Amino acid sequence: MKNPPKTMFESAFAEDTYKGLTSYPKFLLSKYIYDEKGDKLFQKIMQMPEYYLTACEFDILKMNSSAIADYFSSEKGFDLIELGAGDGKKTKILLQELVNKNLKFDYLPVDISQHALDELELSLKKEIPEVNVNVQQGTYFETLEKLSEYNSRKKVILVLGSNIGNLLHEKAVDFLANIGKAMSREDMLFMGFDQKKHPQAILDAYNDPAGITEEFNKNLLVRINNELEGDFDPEKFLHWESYNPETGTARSFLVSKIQQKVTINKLRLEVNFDAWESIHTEISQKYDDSIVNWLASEAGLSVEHSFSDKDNCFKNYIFRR
Ligand code: AVI
Repeated sequence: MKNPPKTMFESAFAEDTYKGLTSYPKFLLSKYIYDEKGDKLFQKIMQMPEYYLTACEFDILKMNSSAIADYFSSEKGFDLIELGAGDGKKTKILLQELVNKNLKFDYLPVDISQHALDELELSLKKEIPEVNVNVQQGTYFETLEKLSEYNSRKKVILVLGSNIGNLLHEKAVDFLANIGKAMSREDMLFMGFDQKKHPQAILDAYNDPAGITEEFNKNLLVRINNELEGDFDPEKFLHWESYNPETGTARSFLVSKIQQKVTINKLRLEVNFDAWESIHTEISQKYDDSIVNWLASEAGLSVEHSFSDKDNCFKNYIFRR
């Protein structure tokens, strides 16, 4: 079927999978890695010694928490809105500093998963009970829009990790511009960007010897099997990572080790793979100041300041509208 009717698909996952596996070259979207198992595998990745991003950002927040808190502070108080809070481990460093400085603020973590928000709220009650937590279940932009309609005080929007790196530049500009739309002049955006570095360090971070990243990448195939009645054999695919130091783009692939045919019942689709044919699954963009400045200006924002670790491995930037 060249252009199957939209009604044929039971979900966006089904439709995007059909599109990706009938395209040439084949691709799948990395956002679908994150089901319950994918979330757990990503937590494991963040604890791996090779995945330097977490430790570098942790150091930045620890070393600069006082200066960062001074940027956030506002006489009338402020709302600290975090997009994609996860387990909040890194955020807690900042929250503790804001409490130590006696600043007036509310913490509003935004996530699509109510379960993740409940866990975060519970752990904060135990660890930093002074923080006023107001969880927001929903998508990032709907929640930001809602919050900017009702609230008049300063907003500090927090996006930790280098989640923006999973977007192509065009989409990254849209992401920043959509955040910008919800910002007034006094608001600020504090966001993490993984930096260009020795190419081998990047390849090691995305291809660990324990095979956790491989399992994470192959979770796409497992999800297709579970949710769309596919018969992928993940063993017949190789996890492959590449890094282009010119563009700063790390790319993940699954490569078919043999010629094979895969059937996906719910898509009424048979997918043929030649030996060594690839499926592109994820990009993890690495940045430098000029790329970040360019993205910001395309999105109508400007960089006010940046904080980095001692090796310039990772940077957190403060943006204004
Ligand atoms: C979530 N995101 C920033 C991670 C990254 O570094 O691109 C996802 C990931 N993929 C492989 N390892 C980690």
